[in-house]
Amino acid sequence: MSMPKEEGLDHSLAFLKEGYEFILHRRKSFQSNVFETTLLGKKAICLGGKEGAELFYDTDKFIRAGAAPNRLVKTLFGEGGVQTLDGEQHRKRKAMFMSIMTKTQLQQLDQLLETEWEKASEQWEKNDQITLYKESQKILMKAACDWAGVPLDDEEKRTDQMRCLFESPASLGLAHWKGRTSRSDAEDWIAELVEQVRNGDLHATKEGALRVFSEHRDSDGKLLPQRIVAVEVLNILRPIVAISIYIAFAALALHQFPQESERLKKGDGSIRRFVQEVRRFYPFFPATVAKVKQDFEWKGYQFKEGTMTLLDLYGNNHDPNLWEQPDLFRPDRFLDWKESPFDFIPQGGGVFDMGHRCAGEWVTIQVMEVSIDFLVNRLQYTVPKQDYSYSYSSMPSMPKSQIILADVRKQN
Ligand code: HEM
Ligand code: MYR
Repeated sequence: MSMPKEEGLDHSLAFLKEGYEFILHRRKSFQSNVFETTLLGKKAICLGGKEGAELFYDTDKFIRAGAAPNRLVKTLFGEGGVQTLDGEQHRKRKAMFMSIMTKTQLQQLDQLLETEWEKASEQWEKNDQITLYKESQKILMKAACDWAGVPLDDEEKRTDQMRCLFESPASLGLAHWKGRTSRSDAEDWIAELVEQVRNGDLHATKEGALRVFSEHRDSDGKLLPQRIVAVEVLNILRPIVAISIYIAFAALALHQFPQESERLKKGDGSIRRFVQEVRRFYPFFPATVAKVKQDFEWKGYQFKEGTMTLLDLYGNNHDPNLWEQPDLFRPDRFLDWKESPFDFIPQGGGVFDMGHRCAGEWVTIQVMEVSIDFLVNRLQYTVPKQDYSYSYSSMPSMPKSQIILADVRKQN
């Protein structure tokens, strides 16, 4: 049986134009959770729905080595990182990441973050207004470096480099090239620190990512090459700074849905459910990508070895078959959510240890909780008129104004 197929030479431009909605639009028009198209000149299969996600995370069927487009590897991921590994190598590397995600370590990050929010808000009292997206990046970068045991040499430069890594993968021209240079500069910076840790010139905290990753032994029993450690340390710093996008969207939600914000103030709404709904509702990571490991058949359709395959992350969070009125912002939907690793997948699905589900999902949830609590219960501010709109084609998306807050004061 042949798979529903989008005719035409190449649909990369439509992907850039329709962005987050590209796959969902076609799932709707084909009335199918699987279809074939052509992206970047190559045949691509798109999967969606719970069943599609379940299939995508079957490691006997899909692999990651050589799957991600070069522009993603050269900016966001880095070469040789955990995202590109399979099998035993992946399991061992992923365990290295998960080993630093302990309760005590997460609590420590919490505290570092609180301190940075406090310090920043004292500064903000002196300004008429601030841009939350930018300001939260500084907070996150300082807390992330402290947590990882990375001495921050030039705050502004390094924070900007992290931002370029996650803003540039899908952009064109100069912005994209800035992402590539940011990657090589940032890797040089961290690789140098790895050398210092290894020869004893830098005493980095025992539990922090810099030291743990520098001392980690891979499946062959050897230390990782310096460059790979740098890639993996950046896999901690960069995404923590990227939480600034969720913080901007959370602030937008507080403003757009004042009844929800009131509930959080009164303590009769749960911050956890609010965070989950922000992660479900707003666009962030559009899709994730793998490659067919070997020929197989599913529902009568042929999957050929090597075919690029995308999983519709945004689409599953907005799939009308999985969510009631998916386009309404309603945190209480999580009251009776029957937890599944395949429907609510803003940061990937499946399991953490064997699969590629985001290693930082708990960090993200916690950082968002601390930040939203600070915005709601510790600060007061006004929200001047600005362009809150966000696009479904720029990836990653964010409110155009980057969320301007005025007259920021600490609550008495
Ligand atoms: C993987 C999203 C924050 C570390 C992923 C994946 C997605 C994702 C979609 C890939 C899932 C897949 O391919 O199956 C996000 C979003 C974040 C975020 C939207 C919000 C800012 C974080 C944080 C960390 C982190 C804070 C670390 C502290 C990682 C790592 C992987 C990953 C190491 C690779 C996992 C693997 O390949 O096994 N993330 N992430 N992420 N994320 Fe995140
Ligand atoms: C991270 O830094 O890992 C966290 C999130 C970054 C999101 C950046 C999304 C960019 C869009 C990439 C297009 C992928 C299409 C397969």
